[in-house]
Amino acid sequence: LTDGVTFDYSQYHKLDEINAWTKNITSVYSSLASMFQITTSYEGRPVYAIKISSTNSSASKPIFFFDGGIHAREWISPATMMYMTNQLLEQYGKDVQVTRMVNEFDWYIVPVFNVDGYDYTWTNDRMWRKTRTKHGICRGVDPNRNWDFEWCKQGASKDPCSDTYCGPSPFSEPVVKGVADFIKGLGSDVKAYIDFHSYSEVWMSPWGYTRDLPKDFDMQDKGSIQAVDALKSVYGTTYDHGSIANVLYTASGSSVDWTYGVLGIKYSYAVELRDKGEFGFLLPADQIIPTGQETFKALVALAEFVFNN
Ligand code: ING
Ligand code: ZN
Repeated sequence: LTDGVTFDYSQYHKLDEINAWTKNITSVYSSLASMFQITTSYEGRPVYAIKISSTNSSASKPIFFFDGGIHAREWISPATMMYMTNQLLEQYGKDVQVTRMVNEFDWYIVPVFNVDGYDYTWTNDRMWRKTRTKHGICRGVDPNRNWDFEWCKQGASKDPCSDTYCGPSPFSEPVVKGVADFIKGLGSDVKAYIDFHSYSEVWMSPWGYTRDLPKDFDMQDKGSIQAVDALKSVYGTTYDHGSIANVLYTASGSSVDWTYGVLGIKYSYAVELRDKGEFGFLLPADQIIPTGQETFKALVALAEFVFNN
């Protein structure tokens, strides 16, 4: 089941299986891929990243970073991270576009960001969103409201029982601090960042904390348009695009606002995967592969856009 070649991408998998898949696929493709633990969660679980790099030369390449599963119940997100990782590895040397994008960038992928929350959705509460840290009588901080940029302003809550609780302080959550430090440590080579959520079918760029548009909005949105046009070409799925606060709602202290606002990663995106609400977080497993296929097409188009801009 956890063999890198025969892994069942058409089903949802619990954390143990995803971690086993991570080990396996990076050993099957050991000349291209490696894995490392980037941090440890509140409950002591490792958070892993996969690096895909086609050369061992020390010359630095631009980096493309994406993560899934920052919110526990959004199961299509980790499933899509695994599908796309497999495509990058399996299609390398076969598909011209994939070969080019793997040669052009070093890729970093975090399949499951919020490991404690994800595990909890398999064992206790399918609709859990946050981390699992303790705050009085309630548990969990929203890991997408805990980043140290415009922290806990509009669209975030100071109530520990709220699903959008920003936490007692910025970067209070070990997983958020760990991933943030890791991205920061990669330095100025990071050219693109995507944080994958569900659901709504929108491809978004900063800001989340204000409806004002950042100075790079035109180029950022051009990237979104490339992505959603490519995505639509596969199954006709129509994504909206624009700035987070304008297209969805105001939300402060998010990962993309931090990667753009603090690190200056111009092509920072947040994506809401399938569907538009028919099944919502409970997206049937038979939509995993189609979601993977169309989202991968979008990723290929966006990588090309970022590389050329
Ligand atoms: N949506 C995101 C959320 O954290 C978002 C939307 C993305 C807000 C990026 C801010 C920045 O609320 C879901 N479904 O979690
Ligand atoms: Zn989410």
